[in-house]
Formats: sequence, structure tokens, C-alpha cells
Amino acid sequence: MSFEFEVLKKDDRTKARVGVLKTPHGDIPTPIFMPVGTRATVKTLSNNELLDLNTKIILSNTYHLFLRPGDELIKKAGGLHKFMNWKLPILTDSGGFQVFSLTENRQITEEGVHFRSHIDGSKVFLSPEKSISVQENLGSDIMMAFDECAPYPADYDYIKHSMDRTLRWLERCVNAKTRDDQALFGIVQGGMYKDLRKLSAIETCKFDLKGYAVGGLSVGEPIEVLKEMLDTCTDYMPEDKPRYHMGVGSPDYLFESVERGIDMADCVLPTRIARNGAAFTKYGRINLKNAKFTEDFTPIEEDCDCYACRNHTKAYIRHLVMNGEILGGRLLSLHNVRFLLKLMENIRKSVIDGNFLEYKEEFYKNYGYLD
Ligand code: PRF
Ligand code: ZN
Repeated sequence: MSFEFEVLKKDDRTKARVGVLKTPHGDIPTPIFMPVGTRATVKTLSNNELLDLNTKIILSNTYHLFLRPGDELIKKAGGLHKFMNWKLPILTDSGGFQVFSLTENRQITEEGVHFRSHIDGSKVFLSPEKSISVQENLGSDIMMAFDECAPYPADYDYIKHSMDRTLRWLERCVNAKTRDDQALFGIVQGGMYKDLRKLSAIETCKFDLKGYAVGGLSVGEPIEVLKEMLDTCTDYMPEDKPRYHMGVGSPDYLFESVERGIDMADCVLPTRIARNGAAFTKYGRINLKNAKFTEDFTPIEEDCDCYACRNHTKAYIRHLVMNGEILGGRLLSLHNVRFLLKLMENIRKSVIDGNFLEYKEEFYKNYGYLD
């Protein structure tokens, strides 16, 4: 068996759990944060740097790689692992979300989605079958089903229709899949309607898949709504399969997700805010562009084990950021990715030690938005 998921410890007071997901390219301890390498690179970081940060799995995007350089080229290179020389697991998103967030004038039909490339405006078509074929050429360990991430807000009828179509598309993904060394995850949708979330979770999990994701959240809704929807979904998702919350990566959202039984999460946040001069700290986010760091000769975090914190001061990184020096964004990316990976390491330890809620409370007490 190439793919196995084992829950090693369950929290007594919440749905949090610690486990391990086994894949052909290695074991992944869960809950895990997955840095995003949209175009076969986690922006500005090399593979050895990612390994130094204790990265266990990265995410990449069907949509981007399909458009450029093309999945056929990557197949010729021997697949995405060989192409980028990344030896650990890779999860590929299906393109479902990117088509909806990056393109204009797209036309959704039962067959699939017609859109124009955000690169050169050429006409492109993605469908469940095409997405699976591209993901098989990429050879990722985990493929995501082709879904529709509905906009927020949207009315009940729209969401119901879109959710039903996502279920029909899931069936087509299952039928299109030909390789058994890759796992396929289904995606629960249902907008911000509890009954649709429940229905989508039940119907999605009727397909015998290696894992299930919650999609369609973190699209602009209040966090209280997100928590309620997430809770509803995980109540109806099997305990013995990994659960993946798509597109969340702020520290507070990671805590709330794990508390509700989530095992995997991904987000561009750590590398995106890095390029904007910002860093996560246990007291909240700081931005190095702030003048108060001009003469701050201490690291971003004294007790952080990342390369940036072990070697450089805020004053120096601020100087790099203010001058548009590439190293500034690189150092901040190293720190921010390490921060989230370490946070998940601490969360796993707290679940094992039986003090997840105490750890969460302690974290929230410190964490606010500084600047
Ligand atoms: N579907 C897919 N990818 C996603 C999402 C989704 O709903 C989200 C939700 N915000 C992030 N990434 N396929
Ligand atoms: Zn650091």
C-alpha cells in the first residue's frame, strides 16, 4: 500500500488529532502546513533551504504548470519531482480554484471551464478529465479533484447547483484516473450553508478516496462563519482519512482548523507577506518597513532557529527590504515558512502531550496585530 493514514493520538476535548500520512515519496506527520510552490518553486527558496526548514510536503498548481511550461514538457523531464528535483511528497491543486480566482470571462459549463490564459489571453479549456490528465503527467503524490470554488456571497440556489456539479465532476475525476501510485482527494463545497456543507461532505465521502478536502472557505466570510462551516464538514468526514483545509495559513486559522479535525493546510501567506516586508512573530505580524526597526539590531525572533534569525538583525533585513534587495524577501520567506512549520510541530506536540487547548490559549494571549 502506497498511501496509508494512521491517527496516532486524538485530543480528548476537541477534534484535533496527530497522525502520519504515508506516500510514495515519504511520510508526512500531521497536522502539517504545506508551503506553496505555485510554479514548481516555493518563491525564492531552494530545495535545500526548504528541507532545512523541515518542510515535509509542498503544493504546486495544475493551472500554472499546464499553461507554462506545459505538463507534456514536465512529463518529458520525468515528472514534477524530477523536473524540480524535489524528492519529498508533492500535492497538486486541480486548477479548479485558480480558474475562478485568476481568469476573467470564464464560461462554466457542465463539460468544464472555458477561459482565457492570464499569460497570453489565449483560449483554454479545463475539465475534470483534463485536470486529472495534467496531474498524472505532473506525477504528484496527491491530486485534487476539479471543483468549483463558489464566490462569496452567493445565493442558495447558485451554491446548490455548483455543489452538485462539483460532485458530478468528482465522479468524472475518479473515472479519469489511471495511475495507482497517485492519490486523489475529493473536495467538499457548499458555500456558507450548513445543510449544503453537510450534504456535500456526506456525498463526497461516499467516494472511496485516500483523503478529503474542505474547499470554498476563506473567500471573504467572517471567521465565525468559517468555523461553523468547517465544523459541519469535519463532522461528516471519516476519521480514518486525512482532511485538508485548502488555502489557509494564518496562525489563528491553523489553530481553528486543527481544533476542528483538520490534518493538512496550505497557503501562499508566508511567502507573499515576506515579499511585502512582513514577518510572523509570536506577538503578531510585523512589517520591517516600519521606521521603528531602523536601529533594531536584534533578530526577528530571538528563539527562532531559522537561518534569518540565527544570522541577521531586523535593521539589516529592513535595509534590504527598503532597497528592494532580493535577499530581504528571501530571508523573510525563510523565517515565515519556518514559523508556520514550527507552529504545526508545536501543535502536534501539544496534542500528544494532551494540552492543545492550553497551547492555543497561550498562543492567542500573545498573538495580536502589531506593526
Ligand atoms: N478549491 C480548490 N483549491 C482551493 C480552494 C478550493 O475551494 C480554496 C478555498 N479558498 C483554496 N484553494 N481546488
Ligand atoms: Zn526566524
